[in-house]
Amino acid sequence: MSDSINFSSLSGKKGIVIGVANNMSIAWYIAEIAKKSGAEIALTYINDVFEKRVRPLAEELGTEFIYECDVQNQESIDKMAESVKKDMGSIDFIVHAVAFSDKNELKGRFLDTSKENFLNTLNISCFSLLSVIKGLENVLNDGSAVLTLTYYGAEKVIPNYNVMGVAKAALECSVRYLAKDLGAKNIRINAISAGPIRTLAASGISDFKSVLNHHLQTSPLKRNTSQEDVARSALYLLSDLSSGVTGEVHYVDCGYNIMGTAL
Ligand code: 0WD
Repeated sequence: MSDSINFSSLSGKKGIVIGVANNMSIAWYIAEIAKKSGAEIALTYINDVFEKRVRPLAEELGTEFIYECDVQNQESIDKMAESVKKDMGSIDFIVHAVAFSDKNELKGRFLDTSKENFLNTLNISCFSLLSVIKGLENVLNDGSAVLTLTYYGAEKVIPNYNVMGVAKAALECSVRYLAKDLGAKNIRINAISAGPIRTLAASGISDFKSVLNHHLQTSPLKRNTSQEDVARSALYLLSDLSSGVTGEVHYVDCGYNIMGTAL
């Protein structure tokens, strides 16, 4: 993370970042930059296996707020929300950086997606956004911001992205409907559509290397998107700098999405 930039846009704010799997996670970079910008951060982990990886990161961040949260399970979310209320009182932002699908179905034909994985993918990657907001609704301050992560595969066919593309399309649409609901409480919600980045989740997508290579060659900036690129834009969407912005899908993809053809 660049030390030459002095951010302070989240000064005095508190937030929870869901989706740190390791130190390559987009969520981790967002947590780091949010902390640098003055925020107090809580992290979550899915289960004991992930706790071993996330706890040292929480220590690095200097936060004692670390909670178990499996977004498939409303009870687990509610328990996490109770702890947040007890320890932090209230919060000003939520980062939802969670997605999952059976990697055996992130290759081959979309047509061959099983019903079980279709529902599971939509549940973890999309419905969880609603579950998390519902769980934390009562601890969100007036003026809060919610951010989720999506991908261009929601709009256009990216080979092998398959059911995850359908889940991201549902997620993007959910952001718009949620913006309408949450606007009544002066809470904003937006999504960042990030370019492809090598992370644990991405490693499950077949031939992801080709996607990265194509992005590198096609994007106007002639490079791949980094976690830090995403984190910087997240800062804007989580802070009062974006006070009039809600229901948007904001591209952080080095401009890839504007191109009509690869040269
Ligand atoms: O190219 C990429 N890496 C892009 C990622 C491009 C555009 C968007 N995204 C999205 C992903 O779809 C996801 O929504 O960004 C978000 C964060 O993904 P990431 O940083 O790329 O991947 P990773 O570091 O693996 O974090 C995703 C995490 C999980 O990791 P694994 O690898 O175990 O799936 O989501 C979390 C978990 O930490 N997660 C859950 N958290 C709570 N409950 C659950 C769950 N049930 N399932 C997965």
